[in-house]
Amino acid sequence: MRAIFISDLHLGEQDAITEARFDVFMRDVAPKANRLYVLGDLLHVWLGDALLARDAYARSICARFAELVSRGTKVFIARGNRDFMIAAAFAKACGAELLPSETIVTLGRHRALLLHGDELCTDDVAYQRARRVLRSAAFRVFGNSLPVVLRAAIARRLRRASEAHKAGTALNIMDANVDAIAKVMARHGVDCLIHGHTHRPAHHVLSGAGERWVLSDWQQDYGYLAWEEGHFAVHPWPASTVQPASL
Ligand SMILES: [Mn+2]
Repeated sequence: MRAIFISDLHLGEQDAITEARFDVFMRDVAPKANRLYVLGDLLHVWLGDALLARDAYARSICARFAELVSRGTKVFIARGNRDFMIAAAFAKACGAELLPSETIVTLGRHRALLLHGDELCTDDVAYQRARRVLRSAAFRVFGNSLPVVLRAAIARRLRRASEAHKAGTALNIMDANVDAIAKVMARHGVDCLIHGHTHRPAHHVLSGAGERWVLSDWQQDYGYLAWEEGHFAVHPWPASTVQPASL
């Protein structure tokens, strides 16, 4: 079984390297996997599935996933903090299964927990407060009831507030909290945690037995995580997309 884990592509940011990586990844890499897990922030922003009808770019991304699924790779999509409005219609257009905020998978002898990762940044109290409101069922209903222009205006405001907050907050405050990691892993009885969000790709061996893989965003030259032949491996992005000069 070969499974690939990715997150934080932030597609739609008009970033040529990421677009090229996504294109080559979907063509050459993903079809060789049995399962592809997208652990949040596939899209830089998503204002609700009602937008699919008028967003040709989003539909083109869904079509790439649907094509992959038709070739035999199962696709699983989790919501991130930027695309938390992704719902059933978007997943259906991708031929994908929409994941809950916490998912457990068995990988060989490992029991692994899959998260986006923003829920681990518990030191960032202001962020967690905003998150509780934005990710609530009530906000989802409210957001989907608003006209698209208004949603876009609100998203821009939130984005500006988020940039200002990040600029004024220490990096370690915005990283995953060690206790939050231990707690969520213990609650699910897992020995492995895979998440994105922090943009600090790494493999951490945890003190209390277990490991934690932090996925890379797609703007860095780090690569993607795969589970294959009974072990984890980080693979570099397709070679043709590593050097911006080659685009
Ligand atoms: Mn995120």
